[in-house]
Amino acid sequence: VTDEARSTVSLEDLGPGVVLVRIDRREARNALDIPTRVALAAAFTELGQDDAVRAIVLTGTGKAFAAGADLKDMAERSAAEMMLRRSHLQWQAIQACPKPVIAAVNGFALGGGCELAMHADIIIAGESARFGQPEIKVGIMPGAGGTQRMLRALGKFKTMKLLLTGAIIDAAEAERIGLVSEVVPDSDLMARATALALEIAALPPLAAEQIKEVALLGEDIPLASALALERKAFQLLFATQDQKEGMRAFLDKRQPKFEGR
Ligand code: CO8
Repeated sequence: VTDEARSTVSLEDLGPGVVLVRIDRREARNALDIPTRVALAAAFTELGQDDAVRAIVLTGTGKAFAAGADLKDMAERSAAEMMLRRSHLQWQAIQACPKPVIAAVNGFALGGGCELAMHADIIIAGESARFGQPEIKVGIMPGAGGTQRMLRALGKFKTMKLLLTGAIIDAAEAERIGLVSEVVPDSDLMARATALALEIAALPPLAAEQIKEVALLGEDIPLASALALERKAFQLLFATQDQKEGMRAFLDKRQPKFEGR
């Protein structure tokens, strides 16, 4: 990770088990240039491997969550140059993060920025947030999972309308069509995302990881295989101390103490 990249992505402790990943390239509306994407990939790889981290909040700074790929840096590129970037490796690092990720969308989430938000497991939007895949307006198309993640999240007809027009929608519309989990007043955004992350972080982390893995993998395989995968993961959780603790605490009518084992 270069020094330049470090300066656009920072990590901050938000409380027990919760880390904030913040993008700050506000002068470019947090456009995702290569150093920023490398830094995001490094952050998610690091946090994914840290047992102390149980939930991650991802946000932007200023008017944008992220305004997409860096257009200044892409305008004159050739196809071969785009291939040689191997950007999918950076996106995979975020996709592969086993911890629950909450996107706190504070403003524009456009193009690669909307795709970044869709890498999260939960999306909380401030009421002034805006979403869209405007790539078609600059002669390209989504390239960081947008066609596929949006289709799976929203279904064909809402997705096609957004992708084919490049329309930008507000937070209320995004909530209505299922692109966000919850909309809150702008001033409550970080408090709400943090509270949700702390709530999840207090729950058994191995159960959270299994839920995330099975839900995401299961979406793309035949139902019978997905149900078998779910059953195996469900059974596996009976090997954890947190399962014993959780169920005993319920039966003893006391609060459980989860240790992540
Ligand atoms: N790339 C580079 N610079 C940008 C970008 C961007 N995507 N977005 C904004 N900026 C820069 C502007 O050029 C401007 O710079 P300068 O001050 O040097 O002129 C500065 O940020 C402020 O921008 P605006 O003055 O336009 O700010 P506004 O608040 O008026 O508008 C918007 C904000 C609506 C976000 C507007 O800037 C905009 O429409 N941006 C472009 C949005 C867009 O088309 N995004 C899609 C890009 S394509 C894409 O993401 C493809 C993804 C495929 C793979 C994923 C790889 C990451």
